[in-house]
Amino acid sequence: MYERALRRVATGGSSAVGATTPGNGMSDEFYQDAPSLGNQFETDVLLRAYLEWRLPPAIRDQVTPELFHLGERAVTELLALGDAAEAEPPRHVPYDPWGRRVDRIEVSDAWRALDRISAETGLVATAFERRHGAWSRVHQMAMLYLFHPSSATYSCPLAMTDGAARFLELHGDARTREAFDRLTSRDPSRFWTSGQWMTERTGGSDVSGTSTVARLDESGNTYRLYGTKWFTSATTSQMAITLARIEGAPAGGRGLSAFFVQLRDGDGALRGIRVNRLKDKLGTRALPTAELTLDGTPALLVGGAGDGVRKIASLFNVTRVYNAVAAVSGMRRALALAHDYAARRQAFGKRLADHPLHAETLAGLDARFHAAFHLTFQVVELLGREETGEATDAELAMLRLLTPVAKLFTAKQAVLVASEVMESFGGAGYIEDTRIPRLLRDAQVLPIWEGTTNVLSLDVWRAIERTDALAPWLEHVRAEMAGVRHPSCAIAAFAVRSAAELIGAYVRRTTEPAQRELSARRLAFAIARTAAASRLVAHAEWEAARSAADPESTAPAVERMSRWLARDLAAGLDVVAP
Ligand code: MFK
Repeated sequence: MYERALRRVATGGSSAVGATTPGNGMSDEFYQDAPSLGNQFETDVLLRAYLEWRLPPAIRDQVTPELFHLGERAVTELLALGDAAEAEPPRHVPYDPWGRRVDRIEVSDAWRALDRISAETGLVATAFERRHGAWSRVHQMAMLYLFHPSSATYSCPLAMTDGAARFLELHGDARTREAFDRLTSRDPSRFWTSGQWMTERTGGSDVSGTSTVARLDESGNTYRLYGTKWFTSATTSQMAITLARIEGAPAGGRGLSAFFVQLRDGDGALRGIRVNRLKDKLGTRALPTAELTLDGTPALLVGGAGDGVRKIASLFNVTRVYNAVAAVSGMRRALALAHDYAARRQAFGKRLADHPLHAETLAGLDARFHAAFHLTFQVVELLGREETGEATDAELAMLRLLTPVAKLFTAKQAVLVASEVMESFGGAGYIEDTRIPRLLRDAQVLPIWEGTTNVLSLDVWRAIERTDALAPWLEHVRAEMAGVRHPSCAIAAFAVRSAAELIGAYVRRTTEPAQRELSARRLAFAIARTAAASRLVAHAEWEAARSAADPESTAPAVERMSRWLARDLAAGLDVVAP
């Protein structure tokens, strides 16, 4: 399958999505050209402008060739592998031919190739090698952004691998050192991926109800886990980080502890783990997601007993950033296809792109994508600063606030954009072998896993209440907007600053817990929109300064900013209305 997929690439069919059969020469027959994708780095005006804006020139020069190369692979080799993995979903083999329980999960060659390429490319390692200091996260997430949309969501195992590595970096010890080295290795033969087993039958969001029990075994060093994990993604991973309640520990989240599990023994047999079945999901079909029973699974307690939710937050705060990057890169891919198609497709006597209403619709989606991108990469920058110890207290508080904000906002935007892009293809968008439906199916998981929109909205209040995270962010927006000088951005800067002040006033006057809960979602979206707007304006200002010699060239950034502010920022502030 993998070989066949690569041969398709070699014969030039790969980057055309759902390529059509060539015409048969009869002049009265019409065949629609498929949309096609160019190098995903070279053609991404926003990514390249962002890197030029933010990265120190020496770092930008170092990472650009690598990103260019990955941008090419994204529409050739990786795209073919992603398609091949999707066409051959994982299979659960519970028994061997002689009746022994084996619980093998078989995945395609393509899925395995994506694992190898991920290691070799350093998709996780780059973040931990920290060759570019705090900018290493931007470098890594730019790579992930190019990789994700072609990868059949191999980004999911990578997200959990990265989160687990961060968790072990913070809480691990000598016993987990080898695991950390493997998670961050570039050597495919050593590279491990990790699962993140948090969800049980009692509920994915309410982790405090976890009923898996941990009992210390006779050795006194190792625990044994007993329970059921209801969603375990990337179950072919070599290890997992999970939560369990040590026997006798109190109920609730505080009584949970975090554990390291190595899934298989030296012979490849699962260690006290039964695979009950694979989930039959709407999307992410190449990704194995299983229900597991843990029956005496050996596990190491990591980070000491208790407060497991707070400790494992270091893992899921990383996977939430991955989620946001996956969301914006999915939007970018969908829009690249929609734009290309609009330039080919003729209707009512001209190209779709030449119909003002169609062009206007795509421009509105572009603006949403740009806003989501800027918010996401602001969080990526903050994460990089946290991990290298360079973040100030104010930046740490902003990271705490903007991580759930970026995750919840971009996930919803990704679904909206995928749905609109599907519609922009008309009936063809609804047909499986155009591959357009996958865009929507794979986007729809983004608001669900890693914390639903409402759960994360409540987390925003938690961040405001427990870490006083709003004040530093408000100060940041004030300072960012105060630096805006270009006349075409000044009114926008005033609007963004006003929006931030309105949010600040709203939070101060909303003291009733019930009112806080009721408004949580609208508040989270208001913060998301204002944070994104602040970055859009700052970016437009930079574009304006860069092209001072040619005022015309600032127009797209300024126009996009104005369009988005007028529609989305204003509409998103209903929460602050008296
Ligand atoms: C391509 C992208 C791929 C992405 C990978 C996808 C793989 C899929 C894998 C999964 O989906 S795994 C399942 C994901 N599940 C969740 O994300 C759980 C969603 N639920 C929540 O996030 C709840 O808010 C939470 C479970 C955290 C509530 O827990 P509790 O124990 O009821 O709440 P509590 O008592 O407020 O928090 C406990 C401690 O954790 C507190 O510490 P302190 O007492 O010291 O203050 C909190 O402050 C802390 N905490 C909670 N959330 C935090 C956090 N600390 C930092 N950051 C956070 N986000």
